[in-house]
Amino acid sequence: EAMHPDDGYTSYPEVVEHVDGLVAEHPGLVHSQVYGQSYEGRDLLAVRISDDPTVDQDKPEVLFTHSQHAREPLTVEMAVRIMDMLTEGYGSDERITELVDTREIWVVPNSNPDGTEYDRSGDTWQNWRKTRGANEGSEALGTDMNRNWAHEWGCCGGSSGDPGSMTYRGQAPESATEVEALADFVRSREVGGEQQITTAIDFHTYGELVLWPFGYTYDEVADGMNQDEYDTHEALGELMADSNGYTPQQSSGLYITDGSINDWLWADQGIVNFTFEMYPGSPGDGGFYPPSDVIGEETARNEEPVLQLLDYADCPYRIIGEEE
Ligand code: 0X9
Ligand code: ZN
Repeated sequence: EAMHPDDGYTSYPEVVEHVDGLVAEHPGLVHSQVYGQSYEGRDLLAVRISDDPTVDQDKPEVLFTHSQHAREPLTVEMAVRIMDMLTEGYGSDERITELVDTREIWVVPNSNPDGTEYDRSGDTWQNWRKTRGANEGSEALGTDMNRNWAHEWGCCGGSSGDPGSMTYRGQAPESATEVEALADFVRSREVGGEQQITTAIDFHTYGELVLWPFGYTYDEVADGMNQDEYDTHEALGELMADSNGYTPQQSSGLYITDGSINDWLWADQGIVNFTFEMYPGSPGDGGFYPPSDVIGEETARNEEPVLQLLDYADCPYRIIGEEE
């Protein structure tokens, strides 16, 4: 039965166990750090993969974030795939070895573990999107993490002020425990006044899209985004979409969102970044809960785009022939 929680998907305790296993097996490649606690007290994990992962090196950093939305479990599988690809390929695959040696790669395999564990509880998937934090003056739980980021928060009709809504933006920017912790983690990667993270992907489902900022406006060029910067996002987005067969577009082309991670990572932190909406392309193929036997194929599909993004992390602007 399609709607029964599928054991083929990785629970939060299983993610933690998988990460611990990778650290034990590859201590010279993988290090895991707790960047905070969820509302319900779960450890929030960021995994660093590099050639000396317990220390900060002066190398371009890349961030992969997963599962802001609980009901998008395929994105957690994507995190597992990235970590497995890099650790298995190191020392045998020349391209992967070179990228791991010259980058610091951060994987946040599940940024919303409370949501995931609630979504998996019971006899059917719970169709749960948000966090599980209490909201003052309401019985409704949770904030939509991808409406709670601190750039143009609540500006433009791309979120809701109603705690009962799927797209509730929260009481204030970063009011969700899990958003504040992840934003603090990103800010902590500013070393010597410079943000070390240069490129990022935030994984979602579904729609088979590669999206780039801004989401709050239909304009390509806006306050904080000049034409070269837009063109860089577009060119890198199109390159990656050529590899996975997704449709590339500015995120507002889908619909207007305000307070998304994309807009904040770019406008506040200067990180060239994308949202990937993974499989399926249309609701007929399982929507948020495709059968777990698609995991292999649909995560493999994004290996090439991930490697392309890692490659351009030294200077994303070189894709348009600029050095910025
Ligand atoms: O609405 C969202 O947050 C994302 N779609 S989902 O079905 N996974 O909920 C799309 C976000 C795209 N917009 C921006 N990243 N700005
Ligand atoms: Zn989503």
